[in-house]
Amino acid sequence: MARLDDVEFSTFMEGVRERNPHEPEFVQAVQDVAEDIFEFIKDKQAYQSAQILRRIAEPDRVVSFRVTWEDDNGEVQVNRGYRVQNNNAIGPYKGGLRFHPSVNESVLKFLAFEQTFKNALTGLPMGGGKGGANFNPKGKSDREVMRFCQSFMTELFRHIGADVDVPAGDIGVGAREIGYMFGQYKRITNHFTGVLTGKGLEYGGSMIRPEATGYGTVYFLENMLKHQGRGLEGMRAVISGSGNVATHAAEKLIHLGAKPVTLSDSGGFIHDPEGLTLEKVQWVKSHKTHRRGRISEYAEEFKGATFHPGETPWSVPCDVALPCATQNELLGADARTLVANGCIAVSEGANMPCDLEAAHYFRGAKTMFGPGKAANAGGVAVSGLEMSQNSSRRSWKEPELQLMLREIMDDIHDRCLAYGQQLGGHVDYVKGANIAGFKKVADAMLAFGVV
Ligand code: NDP
Ligand code: 2IT
Repeated sequence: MARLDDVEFSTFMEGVRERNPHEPEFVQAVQDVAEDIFEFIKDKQAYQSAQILRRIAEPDRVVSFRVTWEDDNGEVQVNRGYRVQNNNAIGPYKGGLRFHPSVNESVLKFLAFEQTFKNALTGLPMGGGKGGANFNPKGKSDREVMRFCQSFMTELFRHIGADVDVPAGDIGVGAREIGYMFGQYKRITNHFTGVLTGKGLEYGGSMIRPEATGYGTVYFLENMLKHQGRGLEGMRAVISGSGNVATHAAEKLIHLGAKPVTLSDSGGFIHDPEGLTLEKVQWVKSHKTHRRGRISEYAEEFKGATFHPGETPWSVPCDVALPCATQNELLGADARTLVANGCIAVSEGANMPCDLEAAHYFRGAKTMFGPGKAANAGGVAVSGLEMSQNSSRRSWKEPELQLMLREIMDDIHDRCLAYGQQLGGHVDYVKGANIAGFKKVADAMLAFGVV
């Protein structure tokens, strides 16, 4: 983490903090990138004088709006919706929608900023955006979720479009919510276009989009291990989360001969020392999606498993760790515990799950560390393929898409190597991802002049 010079870096970060008060997640995400970019642009006058990093760290636009809806008791409810359009230098804004009570401008600005680099790394023409609302889908009926989604889209529709901004899912937004939102978009505009991704297969969705993020996170992990002459076979894996990303990561780990032993949710984690099986993962998927259940019930269903309320899984000894729940869920102390217990590789399925201290620790300890913007890019990559299929009005078969996802994850690994390879063979994937993502967006911005 050498820097151009500490004074200039500190002045830059001071400015980011001043312009974005009360936005700790956004400041954190910018710092993570700036630490590497200051060093990279040290001898590159064009990027410096055009103020490229300063410009990427200022969203093109932040839209915030009221979402009014009626609950099942006929009471009026009010939430706040957002779309952050961070940067469209290399393609239409693209990124998920998150429905969670913790959603605020800081969280969505950090996610849209990260998305800009992630999308560049995929090699596909997509800019960076993110949106969502402080709506809590937990405990809501289907009809309440439908009414919320319709009201949300009644404002969002004017800000998005197949060549403008293409949202998808994220925490709290899955196939059900995308269906309701797509239905409302079509009803308002009368346009059947690829304005959202993660759609159902019947109405323009892509095969393997639900699996893509978790599978891709495991492919990235496998690539990091392979690069050091190792494999996933027999590796004990600790996973957090039990949603879309976590369950598909567990599934792919099992396909590749590894042994996932934990999952979690906001209530705590389950430890299954015998390891999850495909049947157990299927049970979790169905339990979470159809019954909207809690992970604690896993320990009642499967003998030998234990539930640890209020705890994260990082104290369970493992070879590899995959944080797949949410931001800042793995702290400096957790990183030290993981490494002390023998963990050799971390692949971030979630966005920014490791705080700065944890990320610095892994980098310093030379743990193989795949940052979210590289490791979890498989989801948005297949979203990009869904956009291609929609605009060409055809759909590809599953084996072709599986191959494309694999190739894209391999290419992302190569892009990280190009800028992250260190003397002695260690790879700094954070540096590699930050610089490779930055360079593509920056070069496009230079071509446009001062805008
Ligand atoms: P889901 O809504 O399917 O699952 C989220 C999981 O994380 C749930 O188990 C949830 O538990 C847990 N979780 C959420 N918030 C918290 C919290 N504050 N504390 C503890 N646990 C929490 O979301 P996804 O699996 O889609 O997303 C997980 C992560 O992956 C997010 O960081 C997302 O941004 C990232 N991601 C997602 C992609 C996608 O394609 N879906 C693509 C790339 C990244 P509970 O049910 O208790 O809330
Ligand atoms: O964080 C992410 O990359 C996502 N939530 C997926 C975004 C997308 O457009 O598929």
